[in-house]
Amino acid sequence: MSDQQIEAVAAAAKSHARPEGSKPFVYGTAGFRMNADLLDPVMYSVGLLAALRSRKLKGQTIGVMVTASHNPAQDNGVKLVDPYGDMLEQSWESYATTLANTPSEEMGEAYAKAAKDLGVDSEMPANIIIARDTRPSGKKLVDALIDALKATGAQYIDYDVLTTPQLHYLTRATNTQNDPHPYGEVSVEGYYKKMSEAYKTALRHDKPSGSLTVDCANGVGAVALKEFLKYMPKEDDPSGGLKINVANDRIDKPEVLNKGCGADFVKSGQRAPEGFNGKPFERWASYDGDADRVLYYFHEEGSIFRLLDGDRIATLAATFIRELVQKAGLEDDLQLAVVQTAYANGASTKYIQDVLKLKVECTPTGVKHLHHVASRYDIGVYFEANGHGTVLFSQNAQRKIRKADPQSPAELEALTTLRALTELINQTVGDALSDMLLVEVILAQKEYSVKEWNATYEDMPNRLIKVLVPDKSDYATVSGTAERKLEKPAGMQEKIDVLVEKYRDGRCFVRASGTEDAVRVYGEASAAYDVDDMLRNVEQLIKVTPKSS
Ligand code: NG1
Ligand code: ZN
Repeated sequence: MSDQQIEAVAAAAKSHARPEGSKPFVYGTAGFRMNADLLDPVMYSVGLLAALRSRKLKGQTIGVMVTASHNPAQDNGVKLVDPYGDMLEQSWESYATTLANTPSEEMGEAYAKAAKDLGVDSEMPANIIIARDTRPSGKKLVDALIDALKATGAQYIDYDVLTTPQLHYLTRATNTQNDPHPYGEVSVEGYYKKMSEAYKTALRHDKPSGSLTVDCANGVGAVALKEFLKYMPKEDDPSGGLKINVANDRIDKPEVLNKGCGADFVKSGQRAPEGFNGKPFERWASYDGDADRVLYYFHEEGSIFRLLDGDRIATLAATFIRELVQKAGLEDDLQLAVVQTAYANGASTKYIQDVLKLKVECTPTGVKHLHHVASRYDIGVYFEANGHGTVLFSQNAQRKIRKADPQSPAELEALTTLRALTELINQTVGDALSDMLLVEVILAQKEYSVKEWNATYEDMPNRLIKVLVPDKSDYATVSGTAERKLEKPAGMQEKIDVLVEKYRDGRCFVRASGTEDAVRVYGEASAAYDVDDMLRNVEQLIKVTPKSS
């Protein structure tokens, strides 16, 4: 690394000092996420790492997204996006952590050391693109990031306010623009155009029924959805026309972000958001604060709330895509699998295995794990129960779908829809807007109402709770169990097993949260009162367990 660059990095670092006594920062499943007041020095360090990553990859563009997703308004966060739109390569996470914990007066040397350890050639160009959600703290945090980029001599484009999946799209589009099959136009408009064209093709003969209301969590999803509506067919258009109502779009009131609304509120509370006024069986959807998650729900008569979560979207998508693959005559060529985490409702897993007869894989929590496993299949459907997920089509699958020679009008129809889906579904990361359009396409093509969608299988009663513990690092899971078995605290898993055995079809597991200072306990059983009893007992067990050594 050139002395000049190291000096510039060290000099600019002085304006981004780490507050005295702040806790160590860790680059976790969701990048760095914390109270926004602590983030300025972290942002500076992330800027340095982004530049190193781009130089290491010979100037390929790296994305930086400033968001704290479903967290409250006072928090913020940052994560890096690799050139093809996936999350930062895991082996670099420890460098992110090290730089974020370096005192500002040592930043020059730490930067030089990281560059040396990572084998970065300082002569290489560095290109970064940046976006942020609607949080008021975002602007200043982006300034801290840009300070680092300027110090290292990186080129950057600040895209201002975007959803997380839009930034992932732009990263991949930028890096593939000279490829034989570019991902899409390198612009936000290109993102909307790609999705709306694909949506119109997929619904060339169908029109969704009724209307859809979208709770945007008072976040950036409202901005994106309103913009996207300009590209949608007219409401009465027989090809894809749909009335979409936008709810919870108060981005002018930052304090209401994710408050009483949004996908996380709906999923954890298993209830409709504030402002819900849906008539029985009317479709509603909720995004989270950065619009990478989506859930559907409705009220039955008598105000019974029905949630159609990530598991439901996964089963719906897998069913539909499998039918299309069969109808297109590609059944023997394309292997389809569904990837879930331990939080998936047991009934959904059983349905995929027993009724759809598809392979199910279970990975640890965090989309990077699901994404990784899904990418091993020709078509990998992955969703977390909380609504974060997508469908990946491998290069092989895309080529076969592109080149297939239909032998009948029916095969051509199925292929046309399948081709449209490869364009409609965000290939980089879960995307609330794209997943929502996928659901709309499927419901319209299959002529399903939410009632029929919900009736495909019955969820096991379940509950997810958070238990505050003195130190969550006392909790560790056995590797290879997809976080379903504890290895620490010693002896606790055995006690949980004894407890759970008492409940019919009981399943329960405990793990430390990666994003909050707590452990999570998930439980399901045949009867709702058993779930409550089981969780009460496990919670009690956690509360009385002494610290393990
Ligand atoms: P943690 O806090 O590690 O459970 C939560 C979600 C994850 C994922 C991350 C990132 C649950 C149970 N956990 O992780 O699925 O979305 O946040 O946002 O939903
Ligand atoms: Zn999110």
